[in-house]
Amino acid sequence: MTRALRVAMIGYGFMGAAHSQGWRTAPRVFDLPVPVEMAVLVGRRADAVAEAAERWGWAESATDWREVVARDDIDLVDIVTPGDSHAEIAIAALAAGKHVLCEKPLANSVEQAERMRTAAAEAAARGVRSMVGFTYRRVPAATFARDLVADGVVGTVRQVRAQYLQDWLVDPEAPLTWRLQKDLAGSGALGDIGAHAIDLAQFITGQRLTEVSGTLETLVAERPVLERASGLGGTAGSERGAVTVDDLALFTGRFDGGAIGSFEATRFATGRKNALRIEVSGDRGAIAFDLEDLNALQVHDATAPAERQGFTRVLVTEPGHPYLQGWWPAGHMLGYEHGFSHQVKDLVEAVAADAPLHPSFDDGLQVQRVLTAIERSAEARSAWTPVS
Ligand code: SOE
Repeated sequence: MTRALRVAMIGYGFMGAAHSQGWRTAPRVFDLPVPVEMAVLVGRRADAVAEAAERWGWAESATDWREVVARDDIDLVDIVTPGDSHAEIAIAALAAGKHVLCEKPLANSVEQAERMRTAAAEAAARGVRSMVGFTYRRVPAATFARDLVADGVVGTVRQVRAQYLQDWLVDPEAPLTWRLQKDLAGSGALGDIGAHAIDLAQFITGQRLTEVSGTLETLVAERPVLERASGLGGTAGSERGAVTVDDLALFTGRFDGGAIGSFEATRFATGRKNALRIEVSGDRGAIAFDLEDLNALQVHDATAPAERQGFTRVLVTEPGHPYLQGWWPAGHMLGYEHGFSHQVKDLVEAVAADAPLHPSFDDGLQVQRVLTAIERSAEARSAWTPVS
């Protein structure tokens, strides 16, 4: 492929802004094999999506995603809508021969994710590529952590502890947005941020969860309804609506490589804004990452002389670190947005080379199966034993 890769993005909320930054910036920072055209931004409200297209650098705006997905002058569809529309849009785009980038979680159910995985496999046979947007894999320190574990730096992985801590729902008057409605989001903290913790734990360790035990809890049952149904913006009215998803998820898991994991995903960790934390404990050392300090990776060498042991704070900003070669000199730091440029870089390079992509729809389906297993475990309440 030498001509430009023409992209259409469906959706224009928070992820729409973040993905637009990636599409706009990656071609300017990395030497991509083909140019990228930010061709069409698609949304339901013509005035709002036209304004967003202007702001974020999309050549056109449209309101009918089916029409855009069918266009011959579109090569790739980027889906950044809430999870309830991922399956329909991705399957249509893949059938139309478009490469697909779909935000996480892949879908709102295993059934939907399985249909997406099947469509992706059929499309791959036609050279059509697909990927799910677990972007945190592409924070340099996270990829570096994966490389260290793969190189044996921590030895045999014994334990993984992963948390995704936010606090944007601590206020009971925070409005009932789409992320709090099961029919739109599929689940609450579990699928929205727990999915990131699951994917990152599996990516860094190279192991997959095979068995889980979990608890889900909704702490605030009703919230003010936004006057506009979009759930994105709008003002809270006097009407209140039921929260139909979990506010927090606590779960443990066994990995196929023998490790044991403990996980937490919550929107009620007061004072924690976007703390995706993971620590991998091995018999030769450990690594620890915190998204709220995303340029650093804590590395511990348990084979060093005891007098000199301790976690070392590695600043992951050297040109030799993953993705850094396109950016600034050491110590000049990256941010939350850079992972979206790294996602575009890897996606464009793979599409141009007709090469497989990670995380694939298979990876997304596997995460969906973990989420469903946690929900089933929580429903069974099998882990709870009264203290006599
Ligand atoms: C939740 O607030 C959220 O926006 C998630 O939906 C994103 O996936 C995560 O990256 C940041 O937090």
